[in-house]
Amino acid sequence: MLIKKPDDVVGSEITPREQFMNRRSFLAGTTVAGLGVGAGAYLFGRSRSSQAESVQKLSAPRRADFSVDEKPNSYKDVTTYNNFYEFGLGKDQPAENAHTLKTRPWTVKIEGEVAKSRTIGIEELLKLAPLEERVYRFRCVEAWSMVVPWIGFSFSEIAKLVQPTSRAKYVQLVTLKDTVQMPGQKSWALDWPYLEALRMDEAMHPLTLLCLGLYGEVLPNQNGAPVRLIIPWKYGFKSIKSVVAIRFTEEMPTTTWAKQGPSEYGFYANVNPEVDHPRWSQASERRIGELRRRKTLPFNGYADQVAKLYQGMDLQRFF
Ligand SMILES: Nc1nc2c(c(=O)[nH]1)N[C@H]1C(S)=C(S)[C@@H](COP(=O)(O)O)O[C@H]1N2
Ligand SMILES: [Mo]
Repeated sequence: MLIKKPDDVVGSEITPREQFMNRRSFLAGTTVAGLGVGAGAYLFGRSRSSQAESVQKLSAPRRADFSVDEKPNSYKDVTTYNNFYEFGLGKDQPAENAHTLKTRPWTVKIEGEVAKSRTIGIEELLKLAPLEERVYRFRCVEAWSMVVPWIGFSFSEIAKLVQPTSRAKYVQLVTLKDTVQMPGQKSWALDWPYLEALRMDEAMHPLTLLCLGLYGEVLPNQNGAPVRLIIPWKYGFKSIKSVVAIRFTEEMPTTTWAKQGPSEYGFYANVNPEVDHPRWSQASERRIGELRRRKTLPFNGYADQVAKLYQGMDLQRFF
């Protein structure tokens, strides 16, 4: 029998970042890549291959002025080609493994530089503001993209709830840390929990979406259930999944990818075809499901709405 080693997988199936992570993990001596095929099964237990589970519907009217006209990727693309390192490095692993995540009950702690810190349950969060469907372009730093009908409301609704003080300059978001529910956290070289952050004006921009669903349903686990962020003009890694805490801060917070590789992943991470990643070009992208590459657009096509946030900034330096 021929067992597919990482080396045998066709180059195009593995992204440069995934390769890099595998190599790091291998060097660290602890991991899935190092231990071979059996290790994935050991780490994640039995994966769920049947699709029998019932999904909770979540309907919302489409917000046309915030939606692109491009054809959305299929539900299958959106829910089986994922990055969620808490469940493995491969694109198909989150869909296989994320069933161990328990999304009820779920609370989000909102704290820091706010007048009214509080913890909000997911059921209340779902009713905090009218839900909207927004069809956004989504561009990963690995130079692939999708179009997704997300559901949620502007993140600024959170600020209305807790009233940030005048000292609040940034917002940091934190993913769940739980090595039982998220077995990938037992392994490889990212610092857990996954952290992301935005400048206050970025967080308050109406396009910044507190996302609770997609395609008329609550978020599937592999897409960051039960609540995540979507910032459509930034690389996908800013769009943090399975959020348990939101902190308003005075100082610029650290973020997982900036810690992991400060020369490769900046704090801003605005989609910019003119600033290449040190190891690959950002000038073009592959839309999942298409063969011909597309040119990448400044701010992922959202320049009219967001370029003004960065006026006067050197975008080569603040990448
Ligand atoms: N907690 C957490 N959030 C995360 C990630 C992750 O590994 N862990 N991956 C990021 C990256 S690199 C991308 S491209 C998007 C992928 O979102 P999707 O799988 O819903 O398309 O999630 C982002 N949010
Ligand atoms: Mo990404």
